[in-house]
Amino acid sequence: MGIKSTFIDACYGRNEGHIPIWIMRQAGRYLPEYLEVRKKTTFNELCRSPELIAEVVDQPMRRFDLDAAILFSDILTMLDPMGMKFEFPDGGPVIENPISTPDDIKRLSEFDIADKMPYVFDAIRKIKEIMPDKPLIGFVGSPFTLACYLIEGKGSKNFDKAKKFIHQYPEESEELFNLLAKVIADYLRLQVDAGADTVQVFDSWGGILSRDDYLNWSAGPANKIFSALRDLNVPRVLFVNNVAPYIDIVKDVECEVIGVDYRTDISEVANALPGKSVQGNLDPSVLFGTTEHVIERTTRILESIDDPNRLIFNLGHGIQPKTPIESVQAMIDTVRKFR
Ligand code: 1CP
Repeated sequence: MGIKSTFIDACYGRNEGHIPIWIMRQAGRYLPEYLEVRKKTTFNELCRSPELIAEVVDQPMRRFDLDAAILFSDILTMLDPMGMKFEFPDGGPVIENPISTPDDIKRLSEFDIADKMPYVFDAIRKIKEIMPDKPLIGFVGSPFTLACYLIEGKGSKNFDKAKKFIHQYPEESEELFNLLAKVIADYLRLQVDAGADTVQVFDSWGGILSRDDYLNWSAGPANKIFSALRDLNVPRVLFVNNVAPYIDIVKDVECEVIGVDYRTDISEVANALPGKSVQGNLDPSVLFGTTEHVIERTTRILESIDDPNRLIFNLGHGIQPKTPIESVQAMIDTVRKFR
């Protein structure tokens, strides 16, 4: 079962080929061809069009021949059929009807995903037709990260409202997190059924939690989701933005790969988690430096890992708008030449 690729092999720690590389947010606002597509459509429309999704997924693959493709969607897209209304007016999400009281949680419903989000699964099938030999990453946001947007209503530095909410209303929050974990697991299973070769959970904001809360509100739900998908036999990836304080906690999360943010020493994570693979973690802002600087910092990460058979190279967070394409190419070339 599954396709042969250095990326999949690296997820299982058995890659003896070149070090695989893909880029967080590889389709998007730094690519002129993506900006052309976006001139003609809103972000929400784009996320609902299988043809356009397949096109923008393919754009960075055509340009860079990366080792994995990632579904084009957003972590918030699945909240639409759950009853939330949102737009992306200036790039980032804004929710019209956020959750501010426990009563608001009742507005959120479980739903028939296959029925309500056919455009996602049609897009996955289309992508697999275009690139049958490339691994495709399906993804979701973690329950805590989704709760951050649900409660705050938009992006934020510290998501204070969301952090307060889980302490003010622990029982209702648990209901909310159980619902999100259930829908997320079902959604990822359908992504794999449609053709995704691996699943990634973006825990983009779990890194703002105290260790006790990380264990309860991030690692716990992640375990629920991943253990529900055990029988699929696809690599399961958990990206944690600021994983350093919780390395011992993620050790016990049932997944094959930990995505490492740019603040954390990736070799430290690799050494502490001998049973897992690591993915990361160049600081996206390094790509605004000279080519020599990009090569040096990329090489430093590659050389820091004792066991490169379980390394997937990536940025330590999403690539930024206006990132110079030559820097992206220099990073990729450096990884490709490494072995
Ligand atoms: O190729 C790809 O990776 C693109 C697919 C993709 C993914 C994996 C998009 C498209 N969004 C995401 C995940 C996502 N969305 C995350 C998790 C990864 C991370 O930590 O960056 C998060 C937190 C979001 C929420 C979101 N959506 C943000 C961040 C807001 C904040 O709080 O800082 C933004 C800017 C969006 C909109 C969005 N999503 C994707 C794109 C290309 C855009 C920009 C929209 C546009 O103007 O075209």
